[in-house]
This record gives sequence, C-alpha cells and structure tokens, in this order.
Amino acid sequence: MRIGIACFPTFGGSGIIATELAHHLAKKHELHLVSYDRPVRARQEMGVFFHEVELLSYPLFERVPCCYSLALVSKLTEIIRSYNLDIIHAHYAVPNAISAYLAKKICDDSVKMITTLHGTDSYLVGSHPSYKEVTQFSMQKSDALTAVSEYLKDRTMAEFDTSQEIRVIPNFTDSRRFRRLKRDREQTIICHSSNFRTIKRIPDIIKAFKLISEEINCKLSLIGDGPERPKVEKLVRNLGISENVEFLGNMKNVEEILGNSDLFLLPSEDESFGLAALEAMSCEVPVVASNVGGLKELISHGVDGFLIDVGNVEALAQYSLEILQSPMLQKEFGKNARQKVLRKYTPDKIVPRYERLYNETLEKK
Ligand code: GMT
Repeated sequence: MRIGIACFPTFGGSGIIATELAHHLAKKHELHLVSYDRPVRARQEMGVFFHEVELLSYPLFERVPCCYSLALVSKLTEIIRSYNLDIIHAHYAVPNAISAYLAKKICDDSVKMITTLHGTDSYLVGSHPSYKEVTQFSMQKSDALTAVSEYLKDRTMAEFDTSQEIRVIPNFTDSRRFRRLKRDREQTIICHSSNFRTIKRIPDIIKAFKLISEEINCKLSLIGDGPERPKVEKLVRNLGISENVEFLGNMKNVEEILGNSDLFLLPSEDESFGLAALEAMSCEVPVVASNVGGLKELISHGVDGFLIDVGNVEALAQYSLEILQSPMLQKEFGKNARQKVLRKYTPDKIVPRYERLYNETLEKK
C-alpha cells in the first residue's frame, strides 16, 4: 500500500504513535509522513518519506492560524497525486482530519481517508464550539474512524452525533527500547512525563512528592514542558523542595530516565489512554494514576499500579509510599506491568490491526 500519515510533530502521544506506526508500516508499505516539522520520534530510516508543510507568512494571516490547515490540504493533495496514495491517515482530528478530507475531495476521491482520535481532539478541543461542527463532519466523512481506548470511543459517541463506527485500536510501545535499566544508586527516583497542561494536574504530583520526601530519600524527575511549568516551578520553590526536583524539559531519549525510575505518577484530570504510563510500564515501572478514562483500561489497581480519585493528593502519596517502601511489591508490580505490555501493547500486536483496517477500507466501495 501507499500510505500518507498526517500528524503533529511535537512531543505529544498522537505524534509519537503516528511516527512509530509509520516506521513499522514502512517495513512492508510505502510511507509518507506529513507535518509542519520533522516529528520528534522520526528516524532516518529507509522507506519513510517526510514531507514538510510549508507555511506562507503573510500580514493578513498573523492572527488567523487556519493557514496551517489549508497548507496541509495543499501538501496532502500534492502527495496523493504525486505518489498515487491509497490511504491518508489523519492522527488527531483537529485539523488533520478535515484537511485530509478536503485533499481527498480535491483528488476526486481517489484515496481513502482514515481518522484516529487520540483524546482531546474529541472531548476537549474537538467538542469546543469553535471546532465541533467541523470535527463531527470530518468524523462522519472518514472512511474509517478509530479511537485509542474504549473510553474515548464511548465518550465520542456520547458527545458527537455520528453514525460512523468507531474501532478501538489501542496505543503501543517499543518494549525493546523501553526497558528496565541497571539501577545502581541509593536514591529513589519518581518520574512524570507530559506536556505540562492543566489537565495533567502536576501540582498534585508536587504536593504528593513533598509528603513522600518527608518519609524517604527520593528525587522527582519531571520530563516535558508546557504552559504549567512556571507555576509548577514556583510551587516547588515555595514548598522548599527545589533540591530534589529536576525539570528535564522535552527529551528525545525519555527511556533513559524512565528505565531508571522506581515509580511513575500520572494523576490527570482526564486521559484518553496515557501513552506516557504505557512507556513507564514497559520499563517495569509501577504507575500511580487517576481513576479516569483510558487509564482504567491500562492500569489494574493492585496488580501493576494503583488508581486514585482525581485530586486526592494524600492517596497519591500513600500509594506511592506503599510501593516505594516495599521492594517486593515494587518488583512484582513492575514485572506485571511489563508482562501486560508484552501481552497487549507491542507493535506486533497493534500494527497489524491498522493494516487490517486499511485493507478492509480499501475493499469498501
Ligand atoms: O491533548 C493532549 O494531551 C495531547 C494528546 C497527544 O497528542 O499526545 O494526548 C492524547 O493522545 C495520546 C496518544 O494517543 C494519549 O496517550 C493521551 O492520553 C491523550 N491525552 C489526553 O487524553 C489528555
């Protein structure tokens, strides 16, 4: 097959999944990755062609960011025609799905268009009045629609008026890359990784860490960057824990930190899947997360981690201590977590499901 994948190139999970999917599919198919920048996880490998969407800067567009969606339509149209694509796969509906749909129409429906919903493109950004009609239309017009969890599927069906079937294909991770590293240190390492948005509730992590650090010698490694970072840095200073909290910023080699961590925290307000937690689990790191959305599908309470109510900082600290103060429990949870990843969330389990979907979609009239 000749496949085009449109995605965000940044550190978010949707771009990571799209890029990894492209690399795996490229072993058998021709792959074209399309975005405004080279995706952070993209590798220089045979078979994956990267196409950069160029943006025209023009005074009239200064306050009109829609120019990206249109430039993406033009780039996708050009690629569909030049490479005779069979499939365009949009990861994260806003704006990739509507751009893919328009490109398909410009090319007289010569290509099938598939949309994968990742989370906020459905229930937060996608359902905002500014985007809802367009998101709904592009879902309805997709030749196939997928969601990364049952939760996201149900929520999308409840919030959008679409008769389109939604197929759940969960995320995956490379278990050879995300694995436990040799741990030769005294201090316990707690880790979190995200785009530092309000929805991630990072202040809860900081407050829980303060309680944990009163009991054990530990360090908090925060991976990522985003709008909440100044507020979080201030909280860390105010609580007097700066010495034990490190802000690592966006990193390409997260596995080096995750593989060396003892615990991962993800107390989000909402989470459609929780790819960051999956990567930690692959590294045999137990996770304490909130009892919401796709995290409930990923983490088994008392088996490979613990689930807490959103905002319950005391429970976050207590469950963390329960794991960290029992090497046996930490090891058992870590092993269970990795077993689950190997059983359900590796590329060889998930990529063929996308391939099957592509084939079925191509067979449809
Ligand atoms: O809006 C975001 O948080 C970004 C988005 C992304 O592009 O990473 O995250 C969503 O997609 C990920 C990949 O499928 C999921 O692992 C995340 O759970 C999901 N984020 C939310 O639902 C908040």
